[in-house]
This record gives sequence, structure tokens and C-alpha cells, in this order.
Amino acid sequence: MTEKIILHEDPASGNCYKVRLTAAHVGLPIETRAYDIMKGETRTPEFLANVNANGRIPVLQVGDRFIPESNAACFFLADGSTLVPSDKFDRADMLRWMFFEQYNHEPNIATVRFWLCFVGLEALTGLQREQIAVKRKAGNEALQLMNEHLAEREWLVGDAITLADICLFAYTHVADEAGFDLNLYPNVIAWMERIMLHPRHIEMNA
Ligand SMILES: N[C@@H](CCC(=O)N[C@@H](CS)C(=O)NCC(=O)O)C(=O)O
Repeated sequence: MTEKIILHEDPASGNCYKVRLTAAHVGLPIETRAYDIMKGETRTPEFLANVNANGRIPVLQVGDRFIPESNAACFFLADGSTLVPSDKFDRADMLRWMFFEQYNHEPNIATVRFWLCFVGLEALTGLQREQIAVKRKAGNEALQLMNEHLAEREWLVGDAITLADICLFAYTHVADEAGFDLNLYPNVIAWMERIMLHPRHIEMNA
């Protein structure tokens, strides 16, 4: 890859960690630019005009072009590597888990983590407080589904680690920070341990 790659990120974000973890797996060096989302640094006129009109990180900059959305950025980095299965069915199945992550998992687990660990319970609106129980229920359903799927298999798709595992690992491994009890999901714990044992694994705060 000849174009320079820059990850616009907040280092505390699991969505950004996914992209760094993917880059580590494929052995691609990337530069990073840090933003503090708590200070609204992704909502400035400059950021909206030049990086992402949607006001969010991560954004992967490739030369002078920009890829918002974490899973799209991961796909860009991993395309052509073993993280993306060559089998047509498995490739679609990998995408299935990545969409599941964005619809069933991240909006519940990551959002509650953000509210509790970054905003703080006292600063939440009444509606957000009410939503915690709803999101915990939905988040637990997502974890249970993963737990059942992983009962007789080592990886979410096929027989090797793929982007599906990386993208779902990011917020699963910090789900306890959102008040989820991962001990209820022993197959998920065993799967996370396999991911962490991979020689190219990096920690979220690395
Ligand atoms: N679906 C997007 C979600 C991106 C997202 O929610 N980013 C958060 C941090 S994890 C953010 O930038 N929040 C700041 C804001 O909304 O102002 C993705 O997967 O990249």
C-alpha cells in the first residue's frame, strides 16, 4: 500500500481499537491522530468539513480520502488478508457478524459503557437512565447468542480468526465496564482468550 494511512481516533473508543487491532493483525503501520470526544473535538466545523460530516470517529484516512465507520475501515485494511475468508459463503457470514455487531451488540454494550464510564450516571438524562435496563437486556441477548454459537466452534466464522472475531472482540472484552457479567458466557470467555493469545494481538491501550 503506497498511500499514507492515518487513523483519526479517540484511544478510549472500542470502535477505534478495532481498527488498530486489524492493522496489527495485517502488519500495517498506521499513524494516529487523537481527538477527545468528551470535548466535542469531532464536532468542530473543521472536522465536519474535512474528516467526517457525521461527526464521529474512527475515520481511516487513506491518502486524501476518508473512510468513516469502524467496520468499513477494518475491511479496507484486511481485504486480501486471511482475516477475510476466501470462501464466498464464509465472507458473507463474516459480514453478517459485523452487521450484528453494529445493530445488536455495539448500540447496547458500547453505549452503556460510554454512559457509565465516560458521561457518568449522575450526568445522564432521565431517558438515558431508563434505557440502561433495556440496553442491558438486549446486550445480554447478543452475548447469549454469541455464547451459543461458540459452543462447538473456536471462531465465529469458519475455522480461523476473521474480522468478525476482531470486530466483536472490541466491545465484548470491556462489557464488564458496562455492568455485563461475562462469567455467564463461558464460551465467549474461551473465545476471547483465543483472540488474546494470537501472536499479533495488541491490547486496547497499547
Ligand atoms: N457506527 C460507527 C459509530 C461511531 C461512533 O459512535 N463513534 C463515537 C465514539 S465510539 C463518537 O465518535 N462519538 C462522538 C460523537 O458522537 O460526538 C462506527 O462503527 O464507527
